[in-house]
Amino acid sequence: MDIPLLPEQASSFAVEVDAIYFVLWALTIFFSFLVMATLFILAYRYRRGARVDRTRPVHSDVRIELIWSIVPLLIGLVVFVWSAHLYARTRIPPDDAMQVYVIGKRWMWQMQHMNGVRENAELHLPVNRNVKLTMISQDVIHSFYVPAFRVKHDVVPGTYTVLWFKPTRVGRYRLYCSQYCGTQHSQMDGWVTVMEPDAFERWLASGGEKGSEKTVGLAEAGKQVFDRMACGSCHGSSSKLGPIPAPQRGNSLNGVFGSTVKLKGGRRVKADEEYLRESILRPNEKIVDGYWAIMPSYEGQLTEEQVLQLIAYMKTLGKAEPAGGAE
Ligand code: HEC
Ligand SMILES: [Cu+2]
Repeated sequence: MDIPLLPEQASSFAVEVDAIYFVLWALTIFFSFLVMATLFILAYRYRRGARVDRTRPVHSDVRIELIWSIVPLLIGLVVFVWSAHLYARTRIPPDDAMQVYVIGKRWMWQMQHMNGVRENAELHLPVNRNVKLTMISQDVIHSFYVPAFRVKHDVVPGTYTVLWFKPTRVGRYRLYCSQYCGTQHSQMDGWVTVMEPDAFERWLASGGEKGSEKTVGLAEAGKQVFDRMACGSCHGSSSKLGPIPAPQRGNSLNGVFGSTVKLKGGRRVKADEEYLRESILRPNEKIVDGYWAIMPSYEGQLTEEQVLQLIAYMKTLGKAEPAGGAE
């Protein structure tokens, strides 16, 4: 059911967010009226000259004080637990979510589907499917906002942020940038098109809007970057650098994604997308235990898009063989 004055409810979160919103609204109105009504009634009843009993004025009443302390406390706790629970769910994407990468830049949104289809200021999605956006900015802070889905999250330079939702209605919905990001901020908008699953599959397979143009999958594009940047000279199984001792070479990157990496000094980190990104751009931040800090930084040499492609490629390496390296 759509509510007048509010955007359509086009995602699974929309109904829940609106429910909390209306409960807060109802509570605010109810208590404002209660307080104001009591104030006016008492002011009228005890107005100057009114014939009322003023002999036993009440100075304190423990029962009333307990009621007006405990009842609001309970209401506050219910609202807190309810909204914290919803918030937590909006922050943790389910494992089965369809992955899409989003790059924000002044003043445009660029979307990357896993099969390589790219879109500008448009995002096509299937209905009733969990979608996970991994987002990064190429310049300043932007914010990805789809009112009809009731989701919004900052897109910042230097780190990935994640947003997920499940569109529940076929249609076209506005997408906005909701962080002021410069002169043409107001034009940094777009559309999210939610389609029937088979229509979406056809759209995706045909290479999106560009139609016949052949697209290379994200991981495949990553393989090309990997080869072009000669990452394999240190990380490949057949090192072109010849037989140099393992600590000076890189480890095999097989199975790195999702594993727990032991760092120099003993600390352990989970190798997520953020870790892989940092390993490429600022390799000396976290040195893998047993290796030398000889990996060059690729900061400034790779676009965010290429980094995403490399990550997509390294993710596929996980399935190839168990973690290698000279452990
Ligand atoms: C000169 C050799 C060299 C080159 C070239 C190189 N690396 Fe590395 N890389 C290393 C070494 C050595 C390590 C382990 C030490 C460290 O953490 O810095 C490493 C670590 C990594 C890690 C972390 C691995 C783990 O097990 O946690 C990733 C990811 C990575 N490199 C990706 C790349 C990518 C992608 C490229 C190409 C753009 C690349 N490397 C190019 C030497 C290299
Ligand atoms: Cu913006």
